[in-house]
Amino acid sequence: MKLLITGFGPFGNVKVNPSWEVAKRIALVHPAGVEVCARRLPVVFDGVGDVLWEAVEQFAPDVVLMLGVATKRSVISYERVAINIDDSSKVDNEGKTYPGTPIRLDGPTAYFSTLPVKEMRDATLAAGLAAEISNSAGTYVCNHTMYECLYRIEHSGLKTRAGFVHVPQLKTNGAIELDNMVKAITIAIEIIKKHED
Ligand code: PCA
Repeated sequence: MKLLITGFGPFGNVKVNPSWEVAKRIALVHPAGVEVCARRLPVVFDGVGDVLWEAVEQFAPDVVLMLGVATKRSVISYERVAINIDDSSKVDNEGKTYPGTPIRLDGPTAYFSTLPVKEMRDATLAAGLAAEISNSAGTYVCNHTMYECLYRIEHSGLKTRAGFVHVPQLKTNGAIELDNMVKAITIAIEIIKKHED
């Protein structure tokens, strides 16, 4: 299985984005039977889709697993859905905000993740790590990236599966540590692989 795993760089108050730290570690440990390509994405509404898609075209993955940090969450969140809206008063790394603008005028209201989120959640919990299914990836750059990825896959006719996982901030009120985030994502990848085989 060829896996493109992405994380984001710093933004706002997030100086070290754990999503990129996890993606890098996954590329190093490289789970059995999985060829991994890790890419860091910029926290910008405009252009993040292009950066991601360039990696998809270069690497031709079977699966795209996108990671981002959710600073207010304390557990691993497997995102079920991406919605067609950019709505944020919080600036991105280009200083842009969006007042509630559709991501794609010709796109559907939402895309479901094409990864087995329930099984990923269950396997993570079974390993003793805190996890949940989330029904909102927000309306900032992470939701935008997940939506763009699924839109582009649909429009390119590729069979690539894709989904998004939010990880907690590092070392905040009871949040899990990097090692455990890597463990959780490794477990999620094993579940994805079982589905691909
Ligand atoms: N988290 C933000 C964008 C980049 C990141 O890591 C989000 O949840 O939208």
